[in-house]
Amino acid sequence: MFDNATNTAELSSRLTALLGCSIAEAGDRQVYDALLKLSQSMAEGRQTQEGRRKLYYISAEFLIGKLLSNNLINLGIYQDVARLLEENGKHIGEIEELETEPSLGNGGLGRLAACFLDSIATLNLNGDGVGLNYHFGLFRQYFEHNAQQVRPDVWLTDDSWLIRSQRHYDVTMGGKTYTSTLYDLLVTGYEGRTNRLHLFDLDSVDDSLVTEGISFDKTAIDRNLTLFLYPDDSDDDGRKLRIYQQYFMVCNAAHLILDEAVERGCVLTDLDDYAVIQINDTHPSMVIPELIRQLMERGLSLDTAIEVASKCCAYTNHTILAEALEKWPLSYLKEIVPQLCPIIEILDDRIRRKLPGETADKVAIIDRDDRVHMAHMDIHYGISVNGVAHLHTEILKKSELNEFYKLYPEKFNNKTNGITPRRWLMSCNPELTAYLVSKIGDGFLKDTSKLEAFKPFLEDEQVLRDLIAIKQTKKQQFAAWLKREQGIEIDPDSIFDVQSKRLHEYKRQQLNLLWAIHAYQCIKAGYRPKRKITVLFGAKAAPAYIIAQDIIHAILCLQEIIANDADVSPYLQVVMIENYNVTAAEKLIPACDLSEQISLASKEASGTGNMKFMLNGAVTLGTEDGANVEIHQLVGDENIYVFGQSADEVIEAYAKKSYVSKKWYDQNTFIHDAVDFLIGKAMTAVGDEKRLNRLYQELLNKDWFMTFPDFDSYLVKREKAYDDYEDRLAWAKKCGVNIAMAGFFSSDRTIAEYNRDIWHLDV
Ligand code: 26V
Repeated sequence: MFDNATNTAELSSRLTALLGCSIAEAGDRQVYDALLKLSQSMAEGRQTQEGRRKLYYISAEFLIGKLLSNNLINLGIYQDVARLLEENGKHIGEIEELETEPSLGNGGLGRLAACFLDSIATLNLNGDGVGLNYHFGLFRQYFEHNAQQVRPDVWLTDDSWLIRSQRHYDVTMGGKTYTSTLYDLLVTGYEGRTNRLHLFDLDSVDDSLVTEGISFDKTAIDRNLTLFLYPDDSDDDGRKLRIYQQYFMVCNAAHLILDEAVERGCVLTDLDDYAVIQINDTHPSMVIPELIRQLMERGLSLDTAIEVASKCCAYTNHTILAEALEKWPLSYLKEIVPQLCPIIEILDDRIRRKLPGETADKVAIIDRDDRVHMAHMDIHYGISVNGVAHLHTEILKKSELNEFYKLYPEKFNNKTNGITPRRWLMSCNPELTAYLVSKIGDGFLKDTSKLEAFKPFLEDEQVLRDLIAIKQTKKQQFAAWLKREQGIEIDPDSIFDVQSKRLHEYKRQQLNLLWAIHAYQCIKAGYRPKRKITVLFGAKAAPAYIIAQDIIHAILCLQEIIANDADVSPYLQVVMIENYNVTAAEKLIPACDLSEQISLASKEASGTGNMKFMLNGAVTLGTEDGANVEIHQLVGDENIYVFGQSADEVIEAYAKKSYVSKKWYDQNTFIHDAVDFLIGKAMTAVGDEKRLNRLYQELLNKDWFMTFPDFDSYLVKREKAYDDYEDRLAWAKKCGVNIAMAGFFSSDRTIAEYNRDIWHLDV
């Protein structure tokens, strides 16, 4: 369907040669290995490093997910391989299962970086990713006693995609010098070029340091440096380890960038003609002083080095939550990277001298408490600052970063996020992809704006019935997967109402939980929904984030109570999916009917799950937050369910400190009853009283993310969505409009904008 005709006979002989036996005789593991090698050699074959100017996308996270299918699709041989395997009694799906997922990211930020790499290569741009080769991915989650438990996520196997390179650099930190090793992953573009993801590592890192769960000695830097993504930073040793990791990443990156530029003939004063660096959130921000330091080491004066580095770096902001904006104590930096401190002090001093005292204090790099504000350094000494959705960028300009916007209006720009249609449509939903191709041709696979051509087809009842059938297939497939993975049965004829994303109070899984409790109470009282509702959650909570653990605990308790209640279970089921990761997302998202995007308005910078659900024909139930606002504009009021306070109202309520949760609890019986349920007999019989009580107190006395004021409108809109669902054809049309309008959210569009406005690479 979407392969570009590699000849099957040739494919067969190449695979057989790699296997050393026939495909039919080989075991699945052998076939996986051979396909990996075949993809790598085909990718190498298209390698293109040309282009004078090169992008380096530096990120602490690349949540790449499994690579086999993605690479086969991008190399144009997926269908042929699948057919060939089938002819030899093998199944591509089963081969894929053998691959371990590299979970080298937490959530949206890391997955975005992975989508961007795909699009950069697809658009034939000269750009590589730079990050760290974590030995364990984000922890593996499992449930025991209705609580999240964690164990290390081992992803590195002998047949991994990593290619060990000959590149090594010396990195001095905390008074010691470490020698790095660079591993490369080949990044294939769809019908495009091959780029690289450079992951730095340290040979001395020792996996056996991990003892119980995911704990380890955080002070043994030579043995622990790249063990984990984001080690627990709730204590000083954890925070310092993060600084070690960040410096290790940027020091290597700067060496690589300068070496490669020089290899391409760069005179270092012209570095910006050869390199542009995108700083993904503040984790790589130290690259600015480090680049200055290395430029000076290579002979430039301080002034010139500052000027050169400032022309190369651009910063993306991914959150307005103050607690998530990194501020490192200067004392930590003095201990770990003393070589950067005089430079950071000079950078700060120059800003302070330029500005009147009052403004200088607000935008200083080093504050009065001697903390270094990483984002401030990026904004002063970078060429661009971008937010990740229209609303987010506006909030940055108007409030969070207003002082900076006044200083440098020309640096601020928006780049609404996107997702790669290769993974999030072609790979995860081949049924829908094939159907769309049959209707509108395959042009949309490279230019997703062409998806809009599907809209007129929605007038045809048969098309709507086909969409319903495809969704039903995906729901059945997901149900079978869930049964296999977790032993839980769900009903594909029920409505799949899904909230899957990292667990955070601002994302408000607790609001969804309160709704589910309310629904349980209604059913108990005899009010039954027309159709069974399956509420699916997928979420990991940071191990040190107590209240997030409590929310998971409460959801799991409710899941158990409902499952064991014969009055309620025919109408309502709550399921928390274990270990939600990219692989699970690829199964879950195509099966979703209603997509929950219910963050408190102003708090979710963009969201990218919202886009994935939309592209796969789910309808959004959401607040006017992040990219939901743009989804709303694209699909129109008829095809989305919007509720809740606006971002302006929320910002005002915070400014006035006017919100008192207890008042809402006292005045609204639904809220009152749902919140009380948390500490009632049913919950405490299956749960931990301390945890449940802590969550109850938190909501009653604080509810910092204002779930109560949005509760009624949420209830109304959710019920409306369920009512509308019963007109199956009308609902299918909504799904179809969402699919047709999702083209804007391709990461190809986002990357084309980054290139047009910031990177200026040759196309
Ligand atoms: C990090 C932390 C860490 C400490 C405690 C609280 C907290 C809260 C939020 C964060 C998020 C950090 C940055 C991040 O992951 N942002 C996500 O970036 C996505 C890609 O741009 C975007 O779609 C999500 O809306 C945004 O939350």
